[in-house]
Amino acid sequence: MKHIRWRGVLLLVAVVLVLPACAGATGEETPAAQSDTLQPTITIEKAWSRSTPDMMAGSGIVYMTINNSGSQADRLIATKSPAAAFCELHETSMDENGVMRMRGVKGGSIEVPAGGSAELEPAGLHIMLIDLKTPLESGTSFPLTLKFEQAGEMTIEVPVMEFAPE
Ligand SMILES: [Cu+2]
Repeated sequence: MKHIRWRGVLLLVAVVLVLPACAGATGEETPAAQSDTLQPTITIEKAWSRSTPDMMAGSGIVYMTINNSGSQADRLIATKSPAAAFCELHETSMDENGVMRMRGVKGGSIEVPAGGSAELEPAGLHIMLIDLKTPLESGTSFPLTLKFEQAGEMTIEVPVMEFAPE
């Protein structure tokens, strides 16, 4: 993860240095670099939500891998779903007593580095569905809208599963 972030930062620096030079050149363009910069490409992989037992309906949890093939870092800033009253971006971590706790992510958003990815996975970052309309049943799915600072909004279908996909 560390080296991917660094590669992202270096790439970003490289693009910032190269772009003014391109703009000044006589019609000579580098289409790949330009379109890349204007349209960061976000793709979602391995999205899933854990099924909730009938007895403890209330909140759900969503995991996924967010890939950014663009040359600009992006941020997941908000999510919403008709399955829940509202959604929050959370992070699970161990406190000083060895107890797992979750809280809102620092800064309220999740960074997706340029040329890298953000992993939302058990015991780490996740999207919390607060006040589920109905319990989440394994084998069903629900739409989830992700809002990115650069890439804008996209809606994906999240499958509900009992266990993490391979
Ligand atoms: Cu949470």
